[in-house]
Amino acid sequence: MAKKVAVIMGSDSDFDVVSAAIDTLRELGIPVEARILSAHRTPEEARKLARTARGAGFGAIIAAAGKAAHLAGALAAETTLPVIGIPVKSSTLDGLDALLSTVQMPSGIPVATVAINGAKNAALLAAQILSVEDGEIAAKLDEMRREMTREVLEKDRALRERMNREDD
Ligand code: RP5
Repeated sequence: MAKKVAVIMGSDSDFDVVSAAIDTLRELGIPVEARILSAHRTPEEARKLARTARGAGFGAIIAAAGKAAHLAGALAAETTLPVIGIPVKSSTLDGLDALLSTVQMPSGIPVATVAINGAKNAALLAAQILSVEDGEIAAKLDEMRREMTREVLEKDRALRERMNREDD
């Protein structure tokens, strides 16, 4: 059966950032379960989710949090599934606090950290992890890359056309 991805956010205030991950996973046809769970405010529930995730059919966990962002690390401590952290820009420090909190994991408990607010890349990385065992996801990722290339080349063509017109 196709593996699911858990998308956990530390607060409902993270949703606007996290929704890009949910949208991208859905676009790739990957089942997603989204939760609001906090390393600080609901530590028991967060721990339980991580401990039961593999048995519940998840193949990867995405964890988004801002400020003193311990969510991804706290989940990673409780599972050997891949955990991808999204540092969220939700403070006066513009997300640098969350970036450092998420990325600076001690040796032995990895968290794959994407850019501040990098929700789309978190979803793509989760999909790439699942694609190791799932050819359908691999094919969809290939098509997504081809589409991205087409879009950039079209923009390049339009830019060159505009520049040529301005030169005339
Ligand atoms: C973090 O604190 C959350 O992930 C959020 O980014 C930030 C602020 O949370 P709220 O005070 O808006 O609930 O735990």
